Amino acid sequence: MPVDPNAPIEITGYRRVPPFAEGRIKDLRVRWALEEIDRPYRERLIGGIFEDKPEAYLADQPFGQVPVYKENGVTLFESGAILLHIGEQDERLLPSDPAQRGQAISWMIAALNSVEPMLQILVILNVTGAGQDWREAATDAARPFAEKRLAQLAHALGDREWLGAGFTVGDLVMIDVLRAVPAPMLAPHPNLAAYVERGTKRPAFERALTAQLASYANHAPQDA
Ligand SMILES: N[C@@H](CCC(=O)N[C@@H](CS)C(=O)NCC(=O)O)C(=O)O
Repeated sequence: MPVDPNAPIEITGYRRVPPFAEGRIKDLRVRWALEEIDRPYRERLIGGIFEDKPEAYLADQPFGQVPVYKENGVTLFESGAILLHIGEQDERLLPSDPAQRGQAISWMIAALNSVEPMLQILVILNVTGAGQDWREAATDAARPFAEKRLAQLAHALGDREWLGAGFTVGDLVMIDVLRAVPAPMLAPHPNLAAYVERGTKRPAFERALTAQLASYANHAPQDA
């Protein structure tokens, strides 16, 4: 439901991404958060992921990335900043209790700052190292850092359903980060695999993913 061309909230997305990136672009996090609290948003699709962005876009997002969020004169970039802004408006994403709120924010920053970079380097090596003789050695050097973070996270989660007392923006970002982990790397941690499955089975996630996939030019001929 929340995609609505007349909604006051606008988020950016790409019209064209390579098949491997479909469903992985970070506007998904924002769509998911808005779906969780049933807030409508309109999409602004900005072309292809690898295309240069116009100056007007760089004024909103200096790195030329997606997503950008606009609402009533407020412009935000960085998915974490956007999710904090949305969470501040709804207890279901960011609890008002100071202790729980602190935990939720800590976990969201941990996902962005301590877990995602360790995983992203593997993706970068995989893409940039295609056909290069250094790829395997570089990946072997980087992988233990990712494995250590996953083991630490699995230990912290234990047998709990979510990282805090209930689902928060911390879980939303952490689960989106973990979705990128190849299954064999997650296999030693069944609790993490179950956590990702729990998160991605939430109806709000499913609606967000459906909306994102529908926005790509090859799935939405009206945008082509
Ligand atoms: N730290 C940024 C990262 C955003 C990001 O990586 N966006 C990617 C798509 S998932 C992008 O637009 N990449 C194009 C580029 O870097 O030029 C955030 O969390 O919003």
